[in-house]
Amino acid sequence: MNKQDTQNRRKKEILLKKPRVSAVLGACGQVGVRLVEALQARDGYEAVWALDKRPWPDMAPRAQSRTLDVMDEQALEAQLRHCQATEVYHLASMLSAQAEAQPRAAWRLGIDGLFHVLTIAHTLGLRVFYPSSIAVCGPHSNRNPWPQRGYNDPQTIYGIAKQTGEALGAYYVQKYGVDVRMIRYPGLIGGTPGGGVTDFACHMYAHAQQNQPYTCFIDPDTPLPLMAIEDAIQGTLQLMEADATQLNEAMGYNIHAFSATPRRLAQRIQSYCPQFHISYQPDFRNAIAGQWPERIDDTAARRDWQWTPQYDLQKLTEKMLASRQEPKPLT
Ligand code: AKB
Repeated sequence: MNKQDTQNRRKKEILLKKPRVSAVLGACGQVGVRLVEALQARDGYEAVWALDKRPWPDMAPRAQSRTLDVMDEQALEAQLRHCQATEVYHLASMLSAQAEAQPRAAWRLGIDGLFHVLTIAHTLGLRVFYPSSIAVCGPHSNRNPWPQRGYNDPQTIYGIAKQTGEALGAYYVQKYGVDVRMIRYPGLIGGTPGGGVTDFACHMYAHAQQNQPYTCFIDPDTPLPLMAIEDAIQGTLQLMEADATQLNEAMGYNIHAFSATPRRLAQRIQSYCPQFHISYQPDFRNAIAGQWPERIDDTAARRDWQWTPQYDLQKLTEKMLASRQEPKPLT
């Protein structure tokens, strides 16, 4: 065992003895708010920190929070030391559609931000979660199903940054022994999305909940892999708790719940709200969606850490529409 391996082993031993404290970066986003809630439910209020450039939302459950920009490496390191973090969930990123309008800023946040997190994780001996995405899939990838290991040629700046992020994460594992775990999220439904191509699915349910018509920016027959945000959070916690010796996928795990076209989502919604009206006006986001997988092979996640989603389209639709306002009677 060389000096580097010995140091890494010591850091891991020290980490195992510390009480678990999670720091969520980009905590105010679609996944972050729900993740903070789930971590608090598991480990307690004191064991979770919500860190974001934006202030923690008033509407969200109470949390220990600080405003912090991951681009400020010194401030990030000082904050992670202050919270005595043992795990970092690095969710700060600009999503696919928004990133196309600001490619340089998206790249800096995606790659420099991750570099800061990995460097600090190496120094402090932290375990890291990094979300990758179906956006690493490209026009020449196999898309039905999208394999765990295969050729990927992403065509968006977001997808290219995620692909590079996966490689950077794997590099820190292999070169420095940092414990970095990654999942490739499909389109997530639930929470408050912002700037993604798959946001259409959230918008569709939000409009149906309020009995409003919706104009979808994706073609009605474009199939995409989708998932309840609850399943994504559950999977994230499960992967982070998994025994390291069972993990075999250095570039992040594919996970799958169900696939649906916008038309199928709308039909499912209409089976609960027959008056829900949908129209379609595909824009540039439709071309991006057309390069992403139709269905995902998640055999490795099922095998290595027993990934099992709880929500199919029907169960998700029931949940999403449970709090629907009753339509006003026509006068
Ligand atoms: C997006 O649409 O950009 C994200 C994603 C699939 O990563 N939801």
